[in-house]
Amino acid sequence: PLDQMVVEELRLPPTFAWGTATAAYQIEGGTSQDGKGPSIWDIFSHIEPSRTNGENGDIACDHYNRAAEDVELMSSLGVDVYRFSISWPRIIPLGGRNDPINEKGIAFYNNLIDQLLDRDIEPVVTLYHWDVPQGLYDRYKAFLNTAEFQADFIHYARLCFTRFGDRVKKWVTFNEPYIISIFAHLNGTLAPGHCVAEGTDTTTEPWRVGHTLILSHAAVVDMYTTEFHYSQKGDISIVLNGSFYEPWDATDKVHRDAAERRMVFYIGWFGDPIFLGQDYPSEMRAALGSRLPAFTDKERRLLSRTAPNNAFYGMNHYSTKYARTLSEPPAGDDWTGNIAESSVNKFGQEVGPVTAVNWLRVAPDGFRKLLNWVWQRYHLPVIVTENGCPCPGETDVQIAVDDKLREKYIGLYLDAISRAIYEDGVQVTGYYAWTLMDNFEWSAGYGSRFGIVHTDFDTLKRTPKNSAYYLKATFARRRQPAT
Ligand code: PNW
Repeated sequence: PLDQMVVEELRLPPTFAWGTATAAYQIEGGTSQDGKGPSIWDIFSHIEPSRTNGENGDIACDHYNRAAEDVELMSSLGVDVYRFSISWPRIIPLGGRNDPINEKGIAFYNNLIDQLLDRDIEPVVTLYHWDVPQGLYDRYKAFLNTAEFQADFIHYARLCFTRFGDRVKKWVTFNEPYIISIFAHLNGTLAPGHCVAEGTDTTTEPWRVGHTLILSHAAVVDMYTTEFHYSQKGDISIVLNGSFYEPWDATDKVHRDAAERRMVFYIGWFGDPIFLGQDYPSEMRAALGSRLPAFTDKERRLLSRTAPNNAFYGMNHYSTKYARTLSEPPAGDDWTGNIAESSVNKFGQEVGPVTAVNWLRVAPDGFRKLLNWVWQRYHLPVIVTENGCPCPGETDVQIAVDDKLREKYIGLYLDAISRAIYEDGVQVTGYYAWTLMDNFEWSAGYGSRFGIVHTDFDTLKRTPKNSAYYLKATFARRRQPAT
């Protein structure tokens, strides 16, 4: 139970940076303001509103018109870092390398960056957080055409480095390639919603999409390294998400192997080619065979050349699950290597106390183990680029501000980081709370609130929750000299 989970006095390095994170489509609104073009999320949420709780990001938090207020808010909370994403169709409305550029969109991000730097807040910029220009989807199905997508993404990234790179020193190419591949091109719960019911080829599409993401990431790292790093001296990498998996029955090797295999399929899929410059994990090749695309010699050289130029491991982490090997392969398409996952183990134990959503359990030990797993496999400094949870009853602002569960969750997860650093020797350099303020939570619409600040979606008023003040106080105290 939660009240038996105690947060120790937190110890974190003086250079450790805390921040908040958002994504363009989730907060900006202004979907067709000042010349912005549509993204796949504008179309997805409008053509079949039941897929997003009947809601969409047309207005969201109206951040596009309230950026100055939001920077002020972050400044008042004492954040070191703000991680946000650029809306590709806001700066290239049709998306492609020969399409016009929208200077008003560029001006918005220039102002945002300048305002952040004025308040001593470091901008960490994600180039792609799920809102590919609809123009590219219409032309060639976006990620499903590797060569076209790669060329357009390089062009878009070069524009961002050219216009913003004098002030932005941390870049993320893609947010969560796993989710883009599996949730958007297999389960169909995220845009563009490819799935069996839509008649798309789910036996190969997710792996082709993953392949495109890996090669487009590597090509942009290569371009940044050769064209920009010398003058701009920034860091670039990617953000991978992943739960930690505990075995469903830890006394049985088949389930211990299943838990390990699940993480390899989740993280190794992208991490091994990108950070190690290797082929896909052998476990994945064994399970998927030719469904998993092959890297050409030229692509292998690109991967091995760029692997060392990833400056950090961006980790989005929320929770832990149990994994077990099934006695018989599941009916239909098994792409996981014969694995099922759950929040309860063989002995009826829950993996942790539930939050406002069933999949998100409070399980800080799993987080600590995942930090160790990633450190051992990739030996890169880890930045926790997202972490947080929704609490029950947060629609009402009175209930929302008293977010004891989130405060406890954040405290325990920071404590796990502290132990990973000081007891396990893992290098962790930052923690970005997901999310700055309640926003458009994709398929859950506005029904799921992850903010450390409450958003009233009628008045758009922002009200910090206690967890925001907890973070502020925790890091302010940490910065004082030891007595
Ligand atoms: C992240 N899971 O995605 C996204 O980067 C955010 O945009 C989103 O708002 C946030 O999580 C909260 O949901 C995730 O299945 C998608 O464990 C799926 C999972 C975790 C995070």
